[in-house]
Amino acid sequence: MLTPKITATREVVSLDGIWKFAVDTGAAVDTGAAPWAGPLETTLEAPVPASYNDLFTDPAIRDHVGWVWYQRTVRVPRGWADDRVIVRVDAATHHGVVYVDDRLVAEHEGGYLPFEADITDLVTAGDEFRLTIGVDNRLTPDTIPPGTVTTRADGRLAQSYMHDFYNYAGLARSVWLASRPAVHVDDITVVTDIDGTTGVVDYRVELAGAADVRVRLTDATGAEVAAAEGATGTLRVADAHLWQPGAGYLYTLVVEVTVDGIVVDEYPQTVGIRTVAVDGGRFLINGQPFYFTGFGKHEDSAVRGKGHDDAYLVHDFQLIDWIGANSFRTSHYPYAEEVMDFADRHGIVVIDETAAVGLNKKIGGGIADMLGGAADKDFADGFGPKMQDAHRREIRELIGRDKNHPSVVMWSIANEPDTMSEGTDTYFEPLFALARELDPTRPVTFVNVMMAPPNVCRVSKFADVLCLNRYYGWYVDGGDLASAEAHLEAELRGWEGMYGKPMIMTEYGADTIAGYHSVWDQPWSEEYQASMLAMYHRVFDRVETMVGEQVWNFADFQTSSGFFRVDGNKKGVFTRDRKPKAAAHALRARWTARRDDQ
Ligand code: GCB
Repeated sequence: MLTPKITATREVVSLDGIWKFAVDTGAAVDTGAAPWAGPLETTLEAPVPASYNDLFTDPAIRDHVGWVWYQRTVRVPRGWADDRVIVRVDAATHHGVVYVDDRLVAEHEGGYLPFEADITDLVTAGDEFRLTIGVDNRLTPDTIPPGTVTTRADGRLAQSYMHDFYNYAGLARSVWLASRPAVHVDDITVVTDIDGTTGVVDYRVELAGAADVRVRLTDATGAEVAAAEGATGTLRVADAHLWQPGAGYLYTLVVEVTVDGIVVDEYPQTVGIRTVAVDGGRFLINGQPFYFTGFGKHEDSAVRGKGHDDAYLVHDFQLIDWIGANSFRTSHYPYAEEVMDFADRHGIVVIDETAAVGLNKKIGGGIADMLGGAADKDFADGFGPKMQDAHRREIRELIGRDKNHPSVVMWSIANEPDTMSEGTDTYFEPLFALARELDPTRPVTFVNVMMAPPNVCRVSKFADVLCLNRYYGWYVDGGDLASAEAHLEAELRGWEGMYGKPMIMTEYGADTIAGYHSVWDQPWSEEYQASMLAMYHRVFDRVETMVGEQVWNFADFQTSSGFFRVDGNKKGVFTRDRKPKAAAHALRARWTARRDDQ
């Protein structure tokens, strides 16, 4: 699905702003009391984009389990009479329904990927219509991510889930009204290669309707560097300016659709010419060994929750640059398209992850179940074909959305799933195959949990790169960095000996209260976080197949409440409002030196 854009043949109206908002306390969808059938009866209003949870003071809204409703009136621009009219929702977390007046036009499962509806036949150019979007935040054993809804003694619903980030919900990304011609570009796929100093751009255009296609590739100044006719083809760019980590040079593939020689649709697709490959124990970008530095992140900030915010977008990338990092992982779900576009333009390397987090009953609230409640629960207990179908859909939609981003160098199909239990290999093998079939050009990985070391993990054999999350010095050997160092090195050597594949530490970190200091190895102090990271770095520098380090986490973030989290997860190198802890300065020294050496 193409991102809505203003082009010579297309227009876009942002529907962001304040919408009417209501919490559905009576399960209206199930009872047939249709909130979409007329004006929403509510005094509440909510901004789009934003998660709704932290906007209001009423705990019943923050902790609501089930549907909420957003509504506004929309006027179709009067010049759109000859066009198709599309409503596009960038994300509805986790289940969205869209009504135009009282007609259901779209329904979507999965909280972090876009969906759209063609509403041309229901609206009139120049007139208004009522747009109502329902969003259900429930996670069940069959959703990605999974969760469980139970009923408390007093009848209130309670949502539990195995990941630790807070289950923010609502319309956290933009909503658009878009026009496009009846005959139009439906999809574009671009794959690039390098032949000496020549850039090779293979393209494939899918059309809705019968028409001819011509394309031209322009450089960053707008000058044409190649052109071709036909819906598929190859363009060759002499002396190509490559997309490089740290220097995100972009060309634009301008696709024109013609009928009888007249241009009926135009769509510009940015293109970064670069290659990605795994070679033995090395990860190569443009044929050169690449070492990942950076973070696992979250889309998270005060008040707006997971709401996309361009100011945070720019500031977070500024901090990534300030600290000398070159990459991040979209832990633990696909991020807003604005983030991916920004990474493309600024040369930041991305490991792109599905929302398959918490497929692990041995984890509670994001951490290993130390109290034992889930010890006897294994993968076969609940993770069945319905979840696998949902997982397949997530992989399809993610690759469909993000396949043309040069910043994306690898797909991560899950974070810390159970890969210890019997049946996990048969669950995952087809998912790896699907990702490779959809995109044969990028490595595919998953992120391995500490409970599945090399001799236990049944799934690492399918991954091109070993991505490991380890908490030696925190959940294991807490406060004892000498033991942690020995255990970490022994495990990494075990992986290296068994697989010889490139390894990235995709999580390592310590909860840290900004402003808490100690001269000793005291967990939660700023000094401990810095010493622990330094310990990991000593080990990484000794292990040859390590190709990257991504600290957990970029910034402190909100979690569900519980006795092991104090106002959220504090493993951020920056606080939730993006102030550096001591570790940020230490990382900056290491990573800027590495960047300067490259
Ligand atoms: C993990 C999870 C991450 C948690 C982190 C922690 O392994 O992947 O989502 O936030 O541990 O801090 O416990």
